[in-house]
Amino acid sequence: PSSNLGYRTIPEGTFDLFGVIDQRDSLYRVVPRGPYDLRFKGNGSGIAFTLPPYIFVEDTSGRYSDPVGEIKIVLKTWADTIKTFSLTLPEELGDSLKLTLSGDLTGTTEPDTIIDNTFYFYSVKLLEDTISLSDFSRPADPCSLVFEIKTSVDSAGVMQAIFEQPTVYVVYPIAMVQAPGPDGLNSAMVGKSVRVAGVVTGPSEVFSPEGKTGFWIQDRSGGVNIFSNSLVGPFNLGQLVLVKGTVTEYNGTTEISPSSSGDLRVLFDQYEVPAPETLRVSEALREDIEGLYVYVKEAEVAAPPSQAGTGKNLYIWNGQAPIAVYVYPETNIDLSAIQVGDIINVQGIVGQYDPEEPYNSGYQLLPRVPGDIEIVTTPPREAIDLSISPNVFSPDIGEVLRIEVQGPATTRFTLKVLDTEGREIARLADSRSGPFTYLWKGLDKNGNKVPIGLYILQLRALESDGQEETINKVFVISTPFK
Ligand SMILES: [Ca+2]
Repeated sequence: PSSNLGYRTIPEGTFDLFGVIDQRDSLYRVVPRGPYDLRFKGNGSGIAFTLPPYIFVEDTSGRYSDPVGEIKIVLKTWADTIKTFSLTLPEELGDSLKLTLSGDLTGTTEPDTIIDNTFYFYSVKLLEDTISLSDFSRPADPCSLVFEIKTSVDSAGVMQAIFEQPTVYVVYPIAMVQAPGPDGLNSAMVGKSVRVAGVVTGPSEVFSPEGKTGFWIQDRSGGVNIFSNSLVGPFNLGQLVLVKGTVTEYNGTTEISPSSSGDLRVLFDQYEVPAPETLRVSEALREDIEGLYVYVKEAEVAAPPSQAGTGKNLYIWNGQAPIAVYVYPETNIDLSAIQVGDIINVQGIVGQYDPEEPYNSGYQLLPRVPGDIEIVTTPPREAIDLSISPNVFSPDIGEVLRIEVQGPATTRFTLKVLDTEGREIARLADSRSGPFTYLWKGLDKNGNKVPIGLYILQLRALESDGQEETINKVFVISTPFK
């Protein structure tokens, strides 16, 4: 309907049509997927987008600084040459703003005529151009600012609107949504409908519960979780997403919940992913960095990975601050090589899971992809060793077998005496931590003297990472010559 072509006769070379070929009865036909598949080759053709695609609402409190003081409009045309174009500015930006034109153009960079909010350029030749706007005022509430652009390939031709008009979305800074109310924990905006824009830092493939959608976004001010009870998306790393939704709190996590899939809109498929904020040494996870993408450099593994729900818990030391890391199975991160004492770099989202009031604990670092956990150094492992002396001993004359077990304190040792048939004669240690020394008097498990003969001392070591090692030593119980 938007094509306005009706059943008119169209001059040759007016437009290109894109679409899917299908067949109905004996007719093959090209089916355009939307108005963008009809591309006029002459007047009005082209698209334009704005950089940045969003600006923050006017902040009278001064708490949410936004360094962007300029909006750039990048105009791309499908025609070879545009000779005339006009730009109508949204009134909401005020009338003190400045406008400059730059790029691959000849002719004037200053507008020839300005009528109301429309700037006319009559003699330019452009393929791709950038129009910069500065000194604009910010609206106080979220809205969409549409810049209407019309072009003509002729110097005095009829000007037509381009296919896709550039839009700047005026949104709340995410930090404003995250900012706690009087209790210092829950968002002051709980229950309020907000509009934010941010880059996906935690993809929905990893952070969505079964049948639902969850992901993390971040803007220049902060990060937040987006949660929908229905299955939408996927929302991938690096996508710039516009989100409209209600602010809620769930187990300590501030979320924005869209009410329909139409409230989630991908503005750019590959936008600039923000660099993670590096935590200072001994800096802990806490409320005011919830939702942020952070980096913990050279942390020490404090406890081995352990199963927790469907994922794994891992505890690390950031200097003096303990940090809980929760690894979702969907991240495909392999933790099998991680051991206590390893020095690792970890990056991820600061999440929170605290099922009980007052929701002031349960902060977790949530890695997203395999590269988010990186082993820097592994401390040398204390070797496991078993030594005995003497190899031949006579309990009858009061000799004892001196047994030395070497190994780390985190390893559990089981020490047994077996006969040559493999039967257990005595158990000298059970799940004992090393290192230790044991003096054996040659008594079996019932306290009786073990007969003379050949025996095996067997040491089984269960290491903290689940690996097992067994060492066998042979010795002889004898009786002295009389
Ligand atoms: Ca929280």
